[in-house]
Amino acid sequence: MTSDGGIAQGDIPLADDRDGDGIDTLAPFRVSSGELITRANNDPAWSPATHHLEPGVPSRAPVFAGDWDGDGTDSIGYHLAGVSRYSNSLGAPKELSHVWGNNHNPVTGAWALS
Ligand SMILES: [Ca+2]
Ligand SMILES: [Ca+2]
Repeated sequence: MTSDGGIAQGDIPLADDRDGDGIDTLAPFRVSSGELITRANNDPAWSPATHHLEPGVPSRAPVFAGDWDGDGTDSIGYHLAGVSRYSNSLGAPKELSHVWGNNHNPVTGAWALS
C-alpha cells in the first residue's frame, strides 16, 4: 500500500516533462485505475499529486511518455501488438497511432534539436 500519489505495486514508473519547464518528474501510471499520477516537482513531501485519467489504455500495454508534437510538453502513449497509440494531451483518448510491426519496441527521446 502507498500514500496518495506514491508508487504502488503494479504501477509503471514514467518520467516526463508535462509542464514544459525542461525538467522531467516522476509520474507513475496506475494500471489498475488507468491514472497517470503527476507532481509539479520531484519532492513528494511538498508537491501534491494530480491524477489524470488516461482512458482506453489496455492493462497489459507498455506505457511511455514523450513530446509527440514538439510543443515542449510530454504526454503518454502505449504500445501493443506492433502499434503505438498516443495523444498530445494528458487524459485524451489515444487516437494517433504508428504501426511498427510485431518485432519492434519503440523508445522515446529528442534525438536532434535544431
Ligand atoms: Ca517539468
Ligand atoms: Ca507535446
